[in-house]
Amino acid sequence: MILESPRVVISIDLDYFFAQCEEIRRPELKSKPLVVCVFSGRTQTSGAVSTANYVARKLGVKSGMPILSAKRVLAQHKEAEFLPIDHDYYERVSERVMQLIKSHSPIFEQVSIDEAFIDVTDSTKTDFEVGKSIGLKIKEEILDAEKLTCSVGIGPNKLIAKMAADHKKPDGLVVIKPEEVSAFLSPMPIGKLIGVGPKSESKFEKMGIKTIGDLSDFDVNSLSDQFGKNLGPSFKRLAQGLDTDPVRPRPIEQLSRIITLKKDAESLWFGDELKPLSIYLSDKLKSLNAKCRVVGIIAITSELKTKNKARTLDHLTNSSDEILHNCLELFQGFFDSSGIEVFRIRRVGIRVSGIDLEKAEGKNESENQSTLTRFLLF
Ligand code: DCP
Ligand code: CA
Ligand code: CA
Repeated sequence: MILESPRVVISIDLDYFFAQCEEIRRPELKSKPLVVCVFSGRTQTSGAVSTANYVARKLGVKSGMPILSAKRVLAQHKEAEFLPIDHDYYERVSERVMQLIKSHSPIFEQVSIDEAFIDVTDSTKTDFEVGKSIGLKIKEEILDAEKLTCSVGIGPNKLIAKMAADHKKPDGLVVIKPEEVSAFLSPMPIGKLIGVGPKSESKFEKMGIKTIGDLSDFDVNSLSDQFGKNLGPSFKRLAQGLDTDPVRPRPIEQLSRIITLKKDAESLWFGDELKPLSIYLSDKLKSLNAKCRVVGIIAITSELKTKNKARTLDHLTNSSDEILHNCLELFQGFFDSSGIEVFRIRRVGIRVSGIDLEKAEGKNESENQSTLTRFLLF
């Protein structure tokens, strides 16, 4: 039996994030079905739905569905809008929101572009009412500063906080105190447990496990037989609402910046335009006390095809000159090698990866990353 020390963890997830960002720029979209699309090819309908506002969701649009299907679903709604994804803009909004969340606790973990945890055990002295007031304050501040709504969950660990945030969307706030965990989880269908994907779900169903409560009562040895001696018991712990994984900064995997060129390019006349991007990435690396080993370029053609090239350096760097120099060479090689494949470039970007945080080396590596963290990663 694992004993958890008492904690107060808050999970914050922005509602229909990319689509909500588009609504801020064009408030008249709020009342219409709005679909943010990753257009991928030559035709106007190839690609997938990134996300949609709740008006479009109610009509049946879902993240990941082909744009063509979303167009069919909304065929009767001539007022529906299909906008291309603008990742750069969402990232800038996200950065500001993350700073705001971070100001409520130094124990902060960004999970994705629109989601973060903070641990407020110290400032609340484990009082969940104080935790709730911090959650409300964060919602209010994000709404005031960015006009964005979010869903907040407060619980004794990351698992419960995240499930509480998911429980009431959009614009929700759910507090689950330690003594309420079991009643909160037990009746939920097994597929709602974080970490249970469709494959495990159907396996559980065959074993007669329908709810999270069924799983938490299940014989641990039988679970080990079915899922292995690590995953089996770990499923049971999750179903009991146990999670000791700390809120901690996550290593950043990559940083990128993309711009749209004033006119489409067939040659490398836009070198100067890349300079501010290299300076931005260099400054960002320096502010994180980090260096990168891989420098890459991104080119989006006038037909909206994305092309990438990258090179691994034999050393770590955070110099803007060095990043720029490598990118220019990559772009040059790109034009030289394109040969008969004639295309014009509409958007260009720089990406750095293979990032090393200078002071974080060796720490936490030996710790076993819990299943939960892995599942929350995307
Ligand atoms: N996203 C994407 N493709 C997916 C899922 C998500 O491009 N299949 C992007 C668009 C989302 C953002 O990531 O706005 C955040 O993902 P979420 O899963 O948090 O979904 P939303 O914020 O869109 O909606 P919700 O209100 O359900 O959180
Ligand atoms: Ca979200
Ligand atoms: Ca999210």
